[in-house]
Amino acid sequence: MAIERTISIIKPDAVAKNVIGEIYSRFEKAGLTVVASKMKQLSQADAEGFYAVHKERPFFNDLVSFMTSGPVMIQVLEGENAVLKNRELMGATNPSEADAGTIRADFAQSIDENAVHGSDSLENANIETEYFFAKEELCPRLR
Ligand code: RTP
Ligand code: MG
Repeated sequence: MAIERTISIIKPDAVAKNVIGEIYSRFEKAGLTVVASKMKQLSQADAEGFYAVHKERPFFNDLVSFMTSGPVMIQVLEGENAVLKNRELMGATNPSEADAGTIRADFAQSIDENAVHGSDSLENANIETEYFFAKEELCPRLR
């Protein structure tokens, strides 16, 4: 299986719940390694740019407003099959449909405030990584 990198964001609701460590622990137990991380208060422009693909969707303004409501924790995860593995750990977008034991089942309250973001493809993982991190901020360890 290929070694991949993906972007994970712990959203403002989960940061406010003080479960950053619990979520990191799930990444580590699944064999994903944190190779970059930063806490950031997203500006309106940061959030609008990040979710530009959704700008015509009815939930766009609420999404931007939620993502700027408090700090987020952004990390690059590296490991075998990292994009899909992270999506599996996250669970379904709507926490009421998320499998038991997933991050969203355990920490999210609604489809709007759903604890985490994860890149949905390797291509988007690369775009999102460049959006938030300079090359020098990545510290790969699996070599
Ligand atoms: P994310 O991008 O945050 O990892 O979530 P996702 O891939 O599971 O879901 P996506 O379709 O990319 O949607 C991005 C975020 O928009 C909110 N959303 N609300 N009310 C709605 O129907 C609706 N659909 C999506 C969610 O907060 C979702 O995480
Ligand atoms: Mg998405």
